[in-house]
Amino acid sequence: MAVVEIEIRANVAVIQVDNPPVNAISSQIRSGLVEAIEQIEDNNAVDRAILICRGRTFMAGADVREFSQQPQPPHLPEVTAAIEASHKPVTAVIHGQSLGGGLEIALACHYRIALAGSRLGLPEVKLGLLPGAGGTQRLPRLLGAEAALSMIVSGDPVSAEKALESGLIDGLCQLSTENPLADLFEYALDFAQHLDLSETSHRRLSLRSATAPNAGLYDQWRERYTKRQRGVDAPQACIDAIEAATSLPFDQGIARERELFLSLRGSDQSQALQHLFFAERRALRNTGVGTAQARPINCVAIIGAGTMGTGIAMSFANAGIPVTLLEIDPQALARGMDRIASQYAATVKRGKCSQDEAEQRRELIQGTTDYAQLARIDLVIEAVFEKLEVKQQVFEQLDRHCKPDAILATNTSYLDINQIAAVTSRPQQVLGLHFFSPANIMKLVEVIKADRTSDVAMSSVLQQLKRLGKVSVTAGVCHGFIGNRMYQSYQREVGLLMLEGAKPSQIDNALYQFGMAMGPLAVADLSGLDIGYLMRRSLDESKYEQRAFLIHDRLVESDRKGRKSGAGFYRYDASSTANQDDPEVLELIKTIATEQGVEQRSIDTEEIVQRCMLALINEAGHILDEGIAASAADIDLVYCHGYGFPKHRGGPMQLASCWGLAQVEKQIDELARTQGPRWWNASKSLRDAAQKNSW
Ligand code: 3H9
Repeated sequence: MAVVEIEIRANVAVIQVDNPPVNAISSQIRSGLVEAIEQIEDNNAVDRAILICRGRTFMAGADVREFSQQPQPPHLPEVTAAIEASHKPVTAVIHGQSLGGGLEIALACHYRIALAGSRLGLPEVKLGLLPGAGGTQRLPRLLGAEAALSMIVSGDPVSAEKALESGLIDGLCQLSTENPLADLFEYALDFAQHLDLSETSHRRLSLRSATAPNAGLYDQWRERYTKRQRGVDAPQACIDAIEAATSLPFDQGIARERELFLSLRGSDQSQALQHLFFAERRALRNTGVGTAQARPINCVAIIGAGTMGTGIAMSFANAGIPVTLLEIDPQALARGMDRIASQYAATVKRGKCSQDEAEQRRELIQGTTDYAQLARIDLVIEAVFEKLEVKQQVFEQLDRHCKPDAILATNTSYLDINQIAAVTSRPQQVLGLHFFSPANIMKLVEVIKADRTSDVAMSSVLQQLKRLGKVSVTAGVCHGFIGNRMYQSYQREVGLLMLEGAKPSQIDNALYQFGMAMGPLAVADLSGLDIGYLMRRSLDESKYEQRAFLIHDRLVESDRKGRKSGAGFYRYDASSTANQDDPEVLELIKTIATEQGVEQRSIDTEEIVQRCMLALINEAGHILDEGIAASAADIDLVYCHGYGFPKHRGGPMQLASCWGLAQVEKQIDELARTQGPRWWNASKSLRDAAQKNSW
């Protein structure tokens, strides 16, 4: 079948689109739709049309892969204009998802109906774009400025049920039989047959006027998104375009939308967000586990009812999977169960789920203090104290009590998983699952394949994590895996920059302005300086730059462990404001710099950002050299989903591409010359990437 076909059913033209997997609107579909409308206009036997898609969904938007190519006419705005101009009413028949350009096509149709359970949205903003085929002009004319702002600027889809309530669609086909698509088709034919043809021209949204909202509404949204998405252009451009809809005639509004769309399409931000969109999908496909068959995981157990263990338990319960939470100390178990209950209560309070849903999820988590209860569990995740001997003891117990084919995972941030696997009789079923805190919220999981982990174990766990909606990145064994190993290089530069003269607040502000969710020293205070301190005590001194962590260590030794002890790099008491330098810490830094013979100087924001980013990029290159990460895109996923790296910059590796890989190589060589080669020898991966101008 061609990607667009017409079938005539009595007086109704059925336009069918077929472009698997998601009916992305390619240039062929665009020209196919324009031709279809022309044919219908010329065909005296038909007086109305329905537009329907084959496969699992209605059109999920413009084909994003075409954005990097020379645009081919007809452009999507021309397609939507042609559909709307049709003298014979066209009804969009939606199932699955109607997203982006797909919803814009539906908005250009004269009527819209949908199958119950489908979703409609304009998610372009999440790709650094705005709806560029009339969506910003037609939606405010249909629903008003406020509702349009809410859908377009957030990019979040709405359910068909909500769409019916708001007037976005005109009919809802309930799911009643085994074959909902056949029902939808019959419903659509019937809907079309009952239209009043004299209404067609009134249904053209471009002919409606959009009411200007209350004064100040647009500015409120601008301010909200300046705070919520610092430095991100697309939400602001969406607001500008919607404002044009309520202040300009349709044609001028469309011209403004086009101008704004084109300014975003080729931007670094949009490329970065598109890069992440495809990286997430590639990470699911290229897991390096070949064709290994995943085994079903129907029940899991978590060992350790601390913050991490309870968060992981909730991640599974939220996906409907029963969890046994084991903690040997009954009081600690009770505290963990209380924490879970209060987290669910907070979720209900925030409106994220209903009381009943929260209750059902909570009931899926059962506590125990007895290892014998784990005999039938398919996957066990240990989340106890980060100490090798402690974890090894837990694994000995698990090996004894769990069924032979159970998969045993450790939630470690740094430790050698091979040494943990070695205490069991089933090293092929042992792997690492590095969740990020809070585990029920953070999407990233590093899945670590130890030397003897089987592909079946990896594949089973990866499939399970997909069910949980996690972004999984596979990694090999090394100290800190991908994320924490790179983070140590980042913190090293932060420590050295302080010794050289940058103040803590200056470093935090520079990186926050760059887009990081928090400055590195505020993060260190939040997670507790004693954690890194203890970790370094167990690390061979040749493995890190001791000088860079002297300030951290001295703070811990003087009982400044971060927020939890009321002071770390900053003070946390009633008299102090956020990120305000503490004279005591500035004095300590000076003293250590003198002891180390480091001459302090004035350091600017650009140098801070560059050194910290180059440290991440260079370490990432070594991680690629050693095969710890499978691709540069995987590293970007780790940073954007686990470390607060700004998504609109696409991750450290995408940033390097944006800065120019040859330029980055040159800067790293220069740092090797000025700072010494120990940490600045350029990776082979970077050298190769600079040669071919891509990772
Ligand atoms: C737009 O419309 C601009 C217009 O306003 C203006 C123009 C002038 N293009 O996610 P999945 C691929 S911008 C190309 O695994 P799911 C995807 O890469 C667009 N390819 O499935 C994957 O390929 P592979 C606005 C696309 O069921 C395969 O389809 N629209 C596109 O979990 C399956 O995808 C959006 O932003 C695309 N637009 O989720 C919607 N979409 O198999 C983006 C998907 O090779 N898409 N692919 O890895 C989505 O949110 C999800 O894909 C969707 C399905 C919910 C549709």
